[in-house]
Amino acid sequence: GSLVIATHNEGKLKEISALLGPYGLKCISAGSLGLPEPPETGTTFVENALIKARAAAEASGLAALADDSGLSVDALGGRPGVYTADWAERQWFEGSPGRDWYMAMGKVEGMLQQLGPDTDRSAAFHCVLALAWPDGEHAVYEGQCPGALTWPPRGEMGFGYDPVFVPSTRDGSETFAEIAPSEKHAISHRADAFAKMVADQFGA
Ligand code: ITT
Repeated sequence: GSLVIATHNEGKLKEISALLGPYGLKCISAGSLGLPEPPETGTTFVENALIKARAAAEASGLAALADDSGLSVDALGGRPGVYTADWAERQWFEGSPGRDWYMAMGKVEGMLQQLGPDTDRSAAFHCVLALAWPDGEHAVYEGQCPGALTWPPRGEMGFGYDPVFVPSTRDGSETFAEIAPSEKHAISHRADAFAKMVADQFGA
């Protein structure tokens, strides 16, 4: 069958397409269908993922998969969390010369530096995948990847906050942006949620 990938984030779209590769589904991006981006008014990853999946399923008449994700920093009480994208957007609209993720990363780092050099740098990426069908049926799957923040950013691969995140599930100090996509897919928050979805939906 066909599946609408209800994201307007290129980095996510690439990863979701790669993760779905083995399952022989025809993936259609929300952008290519011209679907609007619904306002993410939820206060949890689950709420926002469902908002996006349901809106895409209703508008397209097809099954839709959405991803709501973000970075939770322990020393910041779990922030930015569901507001991870928002922090970056705000930087962009408030006069950054380009859509520069490093501004948002700098904001996270600036807050940690204010807390002092001995601050615990533990953080975790979260991902909630939501599936929705035009008849209203839906399912959600949650994934996590524990790690720590590092500064300055390192690496060219991946997207978003990858250059400042060192996953703790590998030995070594490489960031997500320094490892191959296949290696990120072995351990990432998105892959964790994906494995649960695949087990439930495809029985694999
Ligand atoms: P859609 O809602 O259209 O899917 P978005 O970018 O607005 O796109 P979110 O609201 O879920 O998506 O925000 C997720 C934020 O977390 C965003 O700033 C991403 O760059 C970041 N993020 C999520 N997964 C990531 C990953 O694997 N690596 C790096 N950054 C990630």
